[in-house]
Amino acid sequence: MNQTLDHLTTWDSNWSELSVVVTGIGVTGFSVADTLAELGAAVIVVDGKDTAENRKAAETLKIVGVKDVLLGEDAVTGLPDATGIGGNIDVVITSPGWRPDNAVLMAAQQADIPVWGDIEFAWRVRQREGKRTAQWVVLTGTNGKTTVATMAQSMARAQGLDAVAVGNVGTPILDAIRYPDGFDLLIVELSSFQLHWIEHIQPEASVVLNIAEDHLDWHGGFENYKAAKAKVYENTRIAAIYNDDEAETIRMVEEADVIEGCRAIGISTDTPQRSMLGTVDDLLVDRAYLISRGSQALELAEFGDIGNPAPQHMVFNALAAAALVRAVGVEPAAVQAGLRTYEPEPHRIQPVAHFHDVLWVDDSKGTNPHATDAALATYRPIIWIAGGLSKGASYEDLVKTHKDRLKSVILIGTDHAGIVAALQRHAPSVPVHTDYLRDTTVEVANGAAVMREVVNLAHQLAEPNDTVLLSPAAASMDQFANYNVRGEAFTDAIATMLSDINYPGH
Ligand code: UMA
Repeated sequence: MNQTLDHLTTWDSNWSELSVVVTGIGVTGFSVADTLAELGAAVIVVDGKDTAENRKAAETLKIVGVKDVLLGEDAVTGLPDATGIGGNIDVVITSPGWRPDNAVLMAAQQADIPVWGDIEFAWRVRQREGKRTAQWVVLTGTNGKTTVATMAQSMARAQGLDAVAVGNVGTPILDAIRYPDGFDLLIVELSSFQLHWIEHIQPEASVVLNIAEDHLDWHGGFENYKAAKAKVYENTRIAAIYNDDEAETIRMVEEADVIEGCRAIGISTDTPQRSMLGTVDDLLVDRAYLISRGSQALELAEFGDIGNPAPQHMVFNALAAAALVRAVGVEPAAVQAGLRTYEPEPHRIQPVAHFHDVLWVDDSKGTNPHATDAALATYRPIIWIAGGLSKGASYEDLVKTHKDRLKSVILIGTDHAGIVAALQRHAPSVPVHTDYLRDTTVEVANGAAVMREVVNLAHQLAEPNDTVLLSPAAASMDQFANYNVRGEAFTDAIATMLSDINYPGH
């Protein structure tokens, strides 16, 4: 068709003349291709892996009307032959994991074919005749995103809204858009990958929770990563929310092009200034969403509603979630009720066993040094299980800050140079066990078997009052399918070890 795509702004627009290449057949690519087929567009899906799982997904997509699915390395060396979809390609819609310098995406850009992410596409189909249109609040950050998204969901539901957390949290946004009854509110967790491809979204509220080094390899450096994150604030309508402790997020709000009338609202774990949410004694308070904010604050909840004790990072997360949903009218009572019923996500600083006076903590979600910082700050002394794929991050500050809490370190994973060097430099007296590092020449590593040996070693090293902490400060994909599988391997290995030593109850 080769025309401008500006007319494609609702579900009811004319999508049926469109020819599209979708990259990836994971959860995102599948949802994109499935939606396009429903809209009548001509679609080819490409994916670099020809696995049984991908072949099964391909079969399903062909049944719903996708023209072709090309799998394997040869399918991703450039743009596919478009004969089967009308001879040309109007747009490429990419899955978030695909780097912009990938051969398919580079070829699209060289041919001046627009590239969208799934979020941009979702924005363009969010309105549908005869169906309610959900409001969007969006959030990003290096860490805490999923906790804040699910807390916000809990608060909005306590208000009686049909609300759902979608996006990077795991449920593709297009699944929510296509849900027959629709939603009142989508709480959209956005990764920097997804933000990179966004152009037109206009959320009610937006927040960058924090910024630290992560995914530098994908973005090609920290500046590019920050620029992607800053896009979350563009075109916000009601509240552009910043972290008062992170000057970078304040600067991003100042520089954003927001919709006329949008307010800058801060979050702080200290006493809030005007137009901020914060704390007073052991209360979470709101000095932003009330007319008398010059002199008063509204009580939202007590620290006890979060946990006992309430860790500082969770107080911050609760304030961020409240700031997002207060922008769309959620009342203080619902904020409190949402916190009381909130169930924390697994693998996030989660105590999973306590025996022989040793605490075992699963923080497999600690996939970068910034996330692990919160876990290391919580315990002392620690037997620290760390390592995996570093994604280009530096371990210098992390080790320097927490060296006194470390009793010993057990390293796993592929990228060990950075973490080993940081430990040698800043914690030379802390024993570091390197027997379980992954040899990069090994094609497939058996993560579960490695984890059993690591847990046995940690058990030998641990003494009463120690904490054994799995918080790798690195991604898991060199040895595990994802961080959930890594965390489960840890708890399974603890259970096996308890059974081997005949610990009562196992
Ligand atoms: N693929 C290729 N070539 C590539 C990259 C991937 O062929 O260069 C193929 C893979 O073979 C696979 C498919 O693309 O079949 C996977 O696509 P994807 O990596 O985009 O993953 P999805 O399954 O679609 O999941 C994505 C997010 N994954 C990533 O961003 C890497 C999920 O976030 C997200 O939950 C999901 O969309 C729904 O929105 C995961 C994540 O690790 C949890 N996110 C990172 C993080 O949180 O730090 C950003």
